[in-house]
Amino acid sequence: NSPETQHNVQNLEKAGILNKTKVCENGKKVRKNWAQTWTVLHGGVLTFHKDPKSAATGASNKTNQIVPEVTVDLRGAAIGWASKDKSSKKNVLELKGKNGVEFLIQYDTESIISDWYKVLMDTIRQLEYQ
Ligand code: I3S
Repeated sequence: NSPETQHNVQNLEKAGILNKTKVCENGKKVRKNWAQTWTVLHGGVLTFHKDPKSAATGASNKTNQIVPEVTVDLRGAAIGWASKDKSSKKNVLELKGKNGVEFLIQYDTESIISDWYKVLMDTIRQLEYQ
């Protein structure tokens, strides 16, 4: 847990809009529910925020659009390109967290999803050495 590795993980930060759906919870398959989500990587944790459209009441309140919904601790997680049978969409990543949680993450623009793939991969690797 050297100051150097901490420094590295803290440098791995990113935020943007992605499409995501949970596919597994506690190792059990759940029904997909694709939604656009403001996604933030910070300090080795990936946070998906509530879909602004489903963030209920007080639509005029902009803070409703940035309510955290799920966090995935990337320590011990795995990231990879999803196989074709996982989704008909293109550019789909599969993120497996601990405790049997699994998400698909997708974006039509390949460069954008590739950047996410790299930063998630680097973060997971860095965390292995802490
Ligand atoms: O893996 P599936 O069941 O083909 O996933 C599709 C469904 O979740 C579908 O919703 P319904 O559960 O209402 O049928 C979604 O609209 C599709 O987007 C899902 O498939 P893709 O291939 O888009 O991940």
